[in-house]
Amino acid sequence: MNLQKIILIATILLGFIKPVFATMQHEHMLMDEKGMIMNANTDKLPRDCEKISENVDITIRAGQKHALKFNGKMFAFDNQEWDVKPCAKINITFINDDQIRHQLMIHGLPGYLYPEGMFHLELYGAGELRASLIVPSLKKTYLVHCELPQHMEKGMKAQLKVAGGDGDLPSIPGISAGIKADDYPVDWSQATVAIVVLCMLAGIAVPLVALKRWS
Ligand SMILES: [Cu+2]
Repeated sequence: MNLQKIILIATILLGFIKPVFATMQHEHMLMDEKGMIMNANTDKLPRDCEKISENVDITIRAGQKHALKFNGKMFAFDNQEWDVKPCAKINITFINDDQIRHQLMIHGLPGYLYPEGMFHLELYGAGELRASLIVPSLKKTYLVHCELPQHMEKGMKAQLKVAGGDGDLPSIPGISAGIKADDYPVDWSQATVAIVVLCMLAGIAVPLVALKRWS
């Protein structure tokens, strides 16, 4: 194969590959090889808002290290609750401290501004995203979570309150109890009791035997 042919083939291949990695931008979605932003809103006012009441900059970090302070949890955001004024514009910086995928989803927003009532940021690995949303005036608590399998159950759950919110959501780490408490039952059958007794006896016997041998 001569050089001209190689260059020609390389050019054609690059032409195919490039659009895959280039940023895709639809009306409600922004996507590249690092992550995705869905339903960001920097300027459309909710129907019940005359103007933006305040601009709030919030940095939200996601990762396993943020779950260390919660017993039994594996994933978490660095904060579990935020409170903003009615009609606030929230500028979110979302940082993923892990090498795995995490999401920041806010649910229950008005569907005429946020399709499916949802604001959605996603990072496929460590990285950072910035996007804004404007909340309505309603005194309400919105669910914030990561929807990847087991991430919310394992702690990646938080709440966004507008005007103090309308209560706490269940099982927010460090804030509210779960609807169903975690339960780790032990089956105390005769066999279990026998094994425990045996282990205790062995625990006593081993040092005694060792002491006798070495004395
Ligand atoms: Cu996650």
